[in-house]
Amino acid sequence: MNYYVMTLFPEMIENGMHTSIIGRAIERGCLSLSTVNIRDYSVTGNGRIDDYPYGGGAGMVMQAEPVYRAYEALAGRLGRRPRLIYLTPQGRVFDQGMAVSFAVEQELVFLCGHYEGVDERVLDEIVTDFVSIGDYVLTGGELAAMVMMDAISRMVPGVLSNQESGQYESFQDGLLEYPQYSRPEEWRGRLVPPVLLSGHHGKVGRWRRDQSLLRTLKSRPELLEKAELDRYDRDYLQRLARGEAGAVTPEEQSFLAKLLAISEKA
Ligand code: 6GU
Repeated sequence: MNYYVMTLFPEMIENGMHTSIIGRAIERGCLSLSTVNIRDYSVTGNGRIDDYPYGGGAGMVMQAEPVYRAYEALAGRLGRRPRLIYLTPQGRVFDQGMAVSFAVEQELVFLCGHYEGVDERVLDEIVTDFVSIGDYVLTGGELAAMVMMDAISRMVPGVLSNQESGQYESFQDGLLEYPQYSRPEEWRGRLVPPVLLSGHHGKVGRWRRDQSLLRTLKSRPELLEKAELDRYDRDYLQRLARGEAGAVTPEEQSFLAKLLAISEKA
């Protein structure tokens, strides 16, 4: 995977991407990263790339031409026109499925806006994907681009070791991760759940699955509606719904009652 980031703050991207797992994957050649400083494509001669918004209002708008030239110069060098992702709160909200589908590309280009945005005409002309990372507003697209590159890179073959890759499988089946514990067995009076010390793989597996279901119910109940649940999962959720296992609120119980009624019909 070759990433290209068009930005006014290339050092922000460089500094953020050269540590830990992603930094090592770049060193090993599984990934590459180049930044393009949009200011280098200023058309006014003085390095200016923004101007006042037509129609008035606060802030400045990034002009179309420098952004256009930066992308065209890159496409010319590459001899192709890779997908161009514009980071914007007005885009489609990024998720794991999008990470998987971006990860098969040879190249991805990210366009990071600043100020009040980018002249719409150049976006119409060259952007292929408008993406947001969530419902909040950032000062610029750089952190959002780094979030996307991190999540996409994990899906690129060779970036994670075998040990690292197994670790996140369970978010991919649509449930939240179960809790993890390490030594010591007792920390400030808190004990590790005894089942984890039992050496009984079947029981450990079942406990972890139940914990994933319980956490998903408490933090992201809507994910349970899409998750693939087998009869053991439904047994556990039934017991939760009846108040026979775990600490479950009346609201969570009635949510489960509806969920189980629906999935039993299906
Ligand atoms: Cl992709 N960009 C900016 N500037 N703010 C955001 C965002 C992106 N996603 C959420 N907030």
